[in-house]
Amino acid sequence: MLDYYSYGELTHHQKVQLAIRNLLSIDLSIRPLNSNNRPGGLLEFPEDDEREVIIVGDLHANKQNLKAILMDSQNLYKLKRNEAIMIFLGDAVHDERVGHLQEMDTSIEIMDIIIHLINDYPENVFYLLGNHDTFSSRLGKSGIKQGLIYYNAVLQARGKEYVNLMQTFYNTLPVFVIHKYFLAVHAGPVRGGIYRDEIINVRNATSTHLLRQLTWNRLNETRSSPSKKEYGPENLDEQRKSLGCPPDLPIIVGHNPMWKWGTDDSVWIDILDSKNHVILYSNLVDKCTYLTFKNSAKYQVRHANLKQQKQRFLLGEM
Ligand SMILES: [Mn+2]
Repeated sequence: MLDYYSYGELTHHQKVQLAIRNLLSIDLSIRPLNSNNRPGGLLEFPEDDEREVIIVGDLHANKQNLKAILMDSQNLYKLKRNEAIMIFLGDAVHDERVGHLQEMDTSIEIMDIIIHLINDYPENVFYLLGNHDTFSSRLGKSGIKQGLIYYNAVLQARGKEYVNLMQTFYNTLPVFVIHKYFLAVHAGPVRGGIYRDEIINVRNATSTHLLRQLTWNRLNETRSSPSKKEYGPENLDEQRKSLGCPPDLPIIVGHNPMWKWGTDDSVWIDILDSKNHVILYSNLVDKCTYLTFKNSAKYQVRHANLKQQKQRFLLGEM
């Protein structure tokens, strides 16, 4: 681990290069190689791993919430002391608030923080690929091409080589977590379930439909015949079964907030007849929600204190 001062001397290019190296260096027992001898899409934590797990939902460029979570319950110290791991469910970029869709500076800033965290704690901080973690011009919301605007913003701020490095960073991210206490993925299960080997090889050319489902699927809200992009309670059961997991193992996802079904919070537990299923967002301005697992498959919903933000942040300029 670099001390803070030497880290501060690295260029942005060197920082993201270091993060890519760290992603490629995750212990092979946790991140098995795929059939091309590259790190696979799966992170599987060993049975005897008793570290607390901190799960952060879609941040959508809310770096205040990320800092609040790090400060809450001594979470940053727990990462430092190897007492906890932190798993991001993806989609840290792209402010989704009305009137903010075109702002990309905050996306660049939050990725700097996440890259810093990966570099400081490569064995404790893991970021799963979300559908927004892309420069694709096809990614957009309300007619605004967020992927393309993000591309142009990064290009302008950091240059073409940095854009290429960020693309490599995204291409190198894991996609799915198997832990004895839960499963986690950005969007949802694959309809019919996905097998362990298929997750490991999810970036193979023949697996794009699987990668797409894991990063784009949504809970079927209409209870009518689900489209190919939707999953229901039976798909959660199939997913646990294809991985040989207990039938009540919690499945944690982000991606698809359910505010239209009520709540002023950003966590939806067992919504729409799903069981042992959590949808988590961590992007609200006035409420900072995250999950923890400690020694049990019984998770805790936590709220980081957003009022302590005035104090100087422990990681200096992060
Ligand atoms: Mn998403």
